Amino acid sequence: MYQATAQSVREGLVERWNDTYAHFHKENPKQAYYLSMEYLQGRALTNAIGNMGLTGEYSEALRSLGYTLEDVMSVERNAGLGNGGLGRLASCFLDSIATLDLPAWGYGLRYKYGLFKQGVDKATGEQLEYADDWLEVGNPWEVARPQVSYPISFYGKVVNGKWAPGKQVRAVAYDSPIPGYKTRNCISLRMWDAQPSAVEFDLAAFNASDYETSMGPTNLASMLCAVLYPGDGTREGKALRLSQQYMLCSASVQDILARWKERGNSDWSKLHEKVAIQMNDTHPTLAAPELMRILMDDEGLSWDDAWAVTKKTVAYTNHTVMPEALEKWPLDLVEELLPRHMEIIKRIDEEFIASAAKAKAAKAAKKDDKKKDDKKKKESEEEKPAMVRMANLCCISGMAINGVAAIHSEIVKDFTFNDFYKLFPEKFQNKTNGVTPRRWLAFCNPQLSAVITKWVGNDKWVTDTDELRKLAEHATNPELQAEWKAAKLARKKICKDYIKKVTDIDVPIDSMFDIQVKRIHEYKRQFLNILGIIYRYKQMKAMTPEERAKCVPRVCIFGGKAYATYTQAKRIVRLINNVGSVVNNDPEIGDLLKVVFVPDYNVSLAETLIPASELSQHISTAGTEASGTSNMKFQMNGCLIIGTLDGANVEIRECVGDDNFFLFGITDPEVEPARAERAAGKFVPDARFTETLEYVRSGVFGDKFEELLGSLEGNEGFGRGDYFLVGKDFASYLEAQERVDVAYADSMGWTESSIISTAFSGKFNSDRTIDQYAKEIWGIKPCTVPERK
Ligand code: CBF
Repeated sequence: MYQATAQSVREGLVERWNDTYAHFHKENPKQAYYLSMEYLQGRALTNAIGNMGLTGEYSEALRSLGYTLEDVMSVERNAGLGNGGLGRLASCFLDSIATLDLPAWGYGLRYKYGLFKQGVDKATGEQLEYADDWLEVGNPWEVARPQVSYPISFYGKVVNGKWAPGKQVRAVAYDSPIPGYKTRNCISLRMWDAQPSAVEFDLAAFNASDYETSMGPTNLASMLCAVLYPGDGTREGKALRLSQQYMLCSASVQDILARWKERGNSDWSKLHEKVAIQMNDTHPTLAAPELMRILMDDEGLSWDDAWAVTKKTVAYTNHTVMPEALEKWPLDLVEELLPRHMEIIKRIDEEFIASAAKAKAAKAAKKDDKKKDDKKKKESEEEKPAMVRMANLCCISGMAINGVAAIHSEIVKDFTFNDFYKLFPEKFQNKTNGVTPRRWLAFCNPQLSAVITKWVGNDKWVTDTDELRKLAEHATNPELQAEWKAAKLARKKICKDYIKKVTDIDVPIDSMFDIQVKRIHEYKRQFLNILGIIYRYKQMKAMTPEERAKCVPRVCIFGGKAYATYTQAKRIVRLINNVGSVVNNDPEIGDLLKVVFVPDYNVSLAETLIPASELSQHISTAGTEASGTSNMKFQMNGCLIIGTLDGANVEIRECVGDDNFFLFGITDPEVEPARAERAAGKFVPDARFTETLEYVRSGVFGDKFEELLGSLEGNEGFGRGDYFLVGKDFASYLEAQERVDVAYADSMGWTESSIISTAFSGKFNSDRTIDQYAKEIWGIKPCTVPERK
C-alpha cells in the first residue's frame, strides 16, 4: 500500500516537476545550485502529500481501503544521506526554495549505505553500527536518468597544460522531486551515483581470468558511493573522501554548465549572471578549481578571464569553527589524485599571497599587526607535510562567505578567518539558519498545529511564521492553555509508546520530558547532561521518602549517533545506557527519574520526539556550536530550552525573552581564560562536581569509566583535560536545572512560557533564511510556474 500510495503521489508531482523544468528553461533566469555532501531528507511521502495540500484526501482514500495514512507513511525508510545539522539544513533549504518559487536546486551523492544504522548492545550499553541498506526495497521518489551522465577522472598527469587522467568512472544522475508548499513549483535534488566507465573495462584481461585488473574500475565506482564520510584515518581513506568530494563537484559543475549552454547562453564572462554555486561547507570546495579547469582547458578561456568569473560564481557557507573540523588534505595526495587541480590551486595560492602582500604593503601595516601576521605565517610554513586548506581556498575563491548564526558569523570574522576578513570585509555575511515550519511543526505536530490555527485565526503561519506572534496575546488564556496542554499530552503519549516499542522502557507520561538529541560529541556536552542526571540520582537516593516525593519527576531522553571512530563519544553513549540500566530499575526511585537512550536517531525519530518535548538541552561550550537547528525545532513546538550563550541559542533567547530561557554557563570570551586557568592548575571544581565523579568511580554504574572521567581531569593519557569545560560549567548548569524544576511545578507559568516560545519562533523559519540567501548572495528572483490552462 505504501508503494501504491507513493506511486500515485509521484504521478502528481511529476507533472509539476516537468512544468517547473520547462518554465525555468523558457525563462532562463539566474539559477542557484546548492552543493552538499549531505541531505537528511527524512520521509518524502508525508511531506509531499502535505505540501500538495492533499493530506485529507489521501487519509480518506486510504481509510476506505482499510488503512490509515499514519501506518502507510511509517513504512517508508529514512533516506540515510546525511549525518547531522548540516544535512538537515540542506533539506530544509530545498523545501523553502521550492516554496518560495526560487529557481535553484540541489546536488548531492547517492550513497548506497548512508552513514550507518545505530543499535545498542543490551548487555554492555555500547553503540553498534550496521550498514544502512536504505535502498534495499527501492526508492519510489527517485528517477534514474542514465542519459544524464558525466565522466569523472582521477590520477594521471598533466601533459602540455592539460590533464591526461589515469582512471575514470561515470557519474549518473538520480533525481528526486522537491515540491513547494501550496505552489506548482517542484524543484530537483539531483544525486550522483558512480558507475564504472565501459571504456575502462579491460575485456581482454577479463577473458584471461585476470579479474582483479578488469574489475578495477568497477570496484572504484562501487566504493565511491558506498558510504557517507568513510573513515579517513589512512591515506586510502583520505583519497576516497577526496574522490567523493571531487565527484560531487565535477559532475555538478559539468551539469550546470551543460544546462547553461542548453538554455542558449554562450558568453562565459557573464556566467555569474545566470549561475550561483553555493558550497555547503568545505566539502564541495573543489567546485572552484574544477570550474577553472573546465573554463580554461575545455572552453579555452585565459587564466584571468576564468578566474574573474569563477570568483563571482561560487560562495561558501562555514558551519563550524572547530579547528579539527576545518578540512585540510595533504598536498601530495591532492597532487596525485587531481594533478591539474593542484596546479590551479597552487596558482590561486601564489596570486593570492602576492596580492595580499601588496595590500599589506599599501597599508604599511601597523607594528602589532605585522608581528601577529609573521607569527601566523611561520605556523603555516612549519606544517609538514604541506596541506591544502579547503576553507582558505573557499575564502579566496568565494564571492561571499557566511556564518550560520549571528555569534558564529562574528567569530568567523574576528578569529577563524580574520586574515581574510581584513583583506575583503565586504565578502563576509551572516545568514542565521532556519528550519521548515512545514515538516517541523505543521506536519509533525498536527495536534499543536490545529490549536495554533484556531487561535491565530488562520493557517497562514505555515509560511508566514510571524503570524505565530498572535498566540502571545492569549498566552495566559485558560482555554488556550488547556488545549495547548492537551496537544502536548497527546504527543507525549505517542512518544511514550514509541519508547516502549523500541527500548521496552515504560516512561511515566506525567513526568517532564527532557530531551537532548543531536550527534554525540564532546563539545555538545551530552556528558554534562548525564553527569547532571547522576548528581540528581545521587541526591534522590540520599533523601527521605517524603523529601523524594516532592521532586519533579523527569524522563531524560537522549538520541544521537557517535561517529564510528570517535571513541570518546562512544564511551559517553555507554555511560548514558549504563546509568539508564541502574536508575530505571531502582525501586526506590520508581517513576521519579527515567533515563532513555533511543537508538538510531534520524529525521522520523526527531518528528516523534520533538513535539513531545517540554525541556530540551542545547548546552555546548560557548563558541563551539555554529548554530544548531534542533533548538529551533524544539522552540517551534513549544519546548523550553536550557542552554548556553552559543550558536542560535543567543538569538532564540532574544526572541523568547530571558524569563523563558534557562541560561547557564560561561560566555565565549570567558572560554580561553577558563582553559588557561585549568592548564595552570588553578581551577577549583565545585564540590558537587567532584562528588559526582567520585560516585561514578565507586562503580555504581558497573564500569568506573576511568577514560571518561580522566579526560575531565586531564589525567595523563586521557585527552585534553576538560577542553570543553564540563567542570567549569557544572555548578551553573545544576543551578539552571533547579530553576527548571521550580518553573515546571507552576503548570500555568510553564504553559505560558511554552506558548511564548512558539509565538516568537517566527524568525527561525528557513523561508526567511533562504530569502536572504536569494537576495544577498545568489541574486535570484522567484520564477513562478503558472497554472496549467
Ligand atoms: O549549519 C547547520 C549545522 O551544521 C553543523 O551541524 C555542522 O555540521 N557543522 C553545526 O555543527 C551546527 O551548529 C549547524 O547548525
